[in-house]
Amino acid sequence: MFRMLKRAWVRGLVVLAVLASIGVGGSGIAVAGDVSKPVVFAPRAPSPIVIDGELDDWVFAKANAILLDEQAQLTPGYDDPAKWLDWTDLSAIVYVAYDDEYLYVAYDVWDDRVIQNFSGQYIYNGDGPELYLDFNPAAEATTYNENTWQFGFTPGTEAAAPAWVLYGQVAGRVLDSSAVKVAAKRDEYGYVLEAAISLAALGVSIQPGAVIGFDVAVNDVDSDAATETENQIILSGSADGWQNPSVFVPLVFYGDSTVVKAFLKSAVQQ
Ligand SMILES: [Ca+2]
Ligand SMILES: [Ca+2]
Ligand SMILES: [Ca+2]
Repeated sequence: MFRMLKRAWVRGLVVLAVLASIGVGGSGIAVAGDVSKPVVFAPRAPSPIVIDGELDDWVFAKANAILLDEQAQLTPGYDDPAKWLDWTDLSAIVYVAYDDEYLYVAYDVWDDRVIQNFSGQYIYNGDGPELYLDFNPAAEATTYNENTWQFGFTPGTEAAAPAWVLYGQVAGRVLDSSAVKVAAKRDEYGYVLEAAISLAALGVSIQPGAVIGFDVAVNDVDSDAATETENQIILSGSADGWQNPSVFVPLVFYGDSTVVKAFLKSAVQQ
């Protein structure tokens, strides 16, 4: 019950934040041409996040939580959306933050069974979150390049073997095993997975006000014998992010409210 209340509280804050930023009556901000996409925000972490599968160090980020909990967010092409039971089958609250050294992400996942039968580049066939980044969205690239990254994560079966992978769209690009820290914990509703990605390893730094292309997803299988993803829920609502970064949504890094207001003002005026 506490968790249910917690989620309702977060949803209320997000709704208030969206209404405050776009004005009552809007459902999104036009950021490119006539395409309306959600915009998400990542605050600067007040102190380093401890990658331990515990969310007690994410309180500062709750007002910017990303919710993946609607049938409309199911990725087209995976299984039959009608088989998605409700948010107890697959949903997530996602937190994003940064500091000088890391991009942090945490997934508070509601999933009725936690199963991973694969490893390495194949973990997308089992339970686990995904993260998509484009550090040069202004280029409006439609294929992967040195600025674009797709990470896969898994808690492992019963959250006993957390792991990560960088998918191989960019030939020859590899990251050292120390580039990403990941931890996961099973709970009675699903699992929590936390990760920290070294900005130095990616060759980037993050300044307040910077905007990147971004997406988050969670894959779900609930069959012990599953050989491929049964369902996926994703922020952009697109199935093409693995090959086309132009479907990503804008993420704004902020360090003070002035930066956010300036971005919103320019976005609304487009
Ligand atoms: Ca933590
Ligand atoms: Ca499930
Ligand atoms: Ca599952």
